[in-house]
Amino acid sequence: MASHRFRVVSGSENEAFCSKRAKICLGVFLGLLVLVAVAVVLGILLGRRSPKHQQWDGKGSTANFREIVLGRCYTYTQLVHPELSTDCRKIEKAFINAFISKDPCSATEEDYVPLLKLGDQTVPCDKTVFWSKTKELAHQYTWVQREMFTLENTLLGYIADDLSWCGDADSSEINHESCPSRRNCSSNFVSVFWNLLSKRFAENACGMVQVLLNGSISNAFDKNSTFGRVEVHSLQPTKVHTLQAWVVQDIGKTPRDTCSGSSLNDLKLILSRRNIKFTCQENYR
Ligand code: JS2
Repeated sequence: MASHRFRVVSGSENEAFCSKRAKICLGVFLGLLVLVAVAVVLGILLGRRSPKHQQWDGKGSTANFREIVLGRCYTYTQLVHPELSTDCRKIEKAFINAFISKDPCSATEEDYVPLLKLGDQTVPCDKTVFWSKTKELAHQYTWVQREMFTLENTLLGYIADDLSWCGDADSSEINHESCPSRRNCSSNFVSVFWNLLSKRFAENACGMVQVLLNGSISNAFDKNSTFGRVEVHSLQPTKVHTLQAWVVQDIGKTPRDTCSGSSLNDLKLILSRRNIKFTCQENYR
């Protein structure tokens, strides 16, 4: 039989033993408490760090997107073109409703129909200016020639210029963290917007239209550009009789493309097949 020797422990020994146990229990309890507290803090931090939305390659929606849309709408309709009577609150709502709470890679032209209806605007004949790789110059030109219009001189082009926007299928918030780039998906809300607006801008053009092309790049006319892929093919031969191209050369730089260059010849061919006359001039800046 195992040799257990029991002996009477004095009161003080018993207390010491109990307090030792109590200390151990307290220590364990405190340890657990600290552990739980750390876990909670970590959880909050991790929860706060983990993106509420899927991570996309493109930059997130422009900060204060809603306010910028509303502000630009009032500026345009009260100061730039006061003859336009537009309800900017409706424009803001229609713009947000076009993409909010939707999969940011599921954009269709239908999403923008209400907004395009509200932003419908007629550009007078002979006043339409397209551009390709010459955005700044085109805007300087229409800043001087105030009767001329690039797409960004129309209400919706003016409101959306240089902005980024997207949402998320399972959130009613604007995603300011990241938005799909064209690499992520071509049916993202920004690309679909500009393709649709560019198409409508070209479809509504009439008379003689102009395009500013960049002579300091090899392919001044690029078939895959928005101008080459969307606008050239959306011009209505029944309304547009001539397209005047300006190939802008940087003074002191050797021209990389000219009116007699191959890319301009491609443009001439596309237009002649569409019974639209083509004229071209070099211009120096
Ligand atoms: C403006 C944006 C943005 O004729 C012009 C305009 O009417 C425009 O809509 O499309 C043409 C320019 O596009 P293109 O020929 O592809 O030239 P690019 O210099 O490569 O400019 C690309 C811009 C395409 C449309 N677009 N337009 N403001 O903020 C804006 N964002 C995009 N994507």
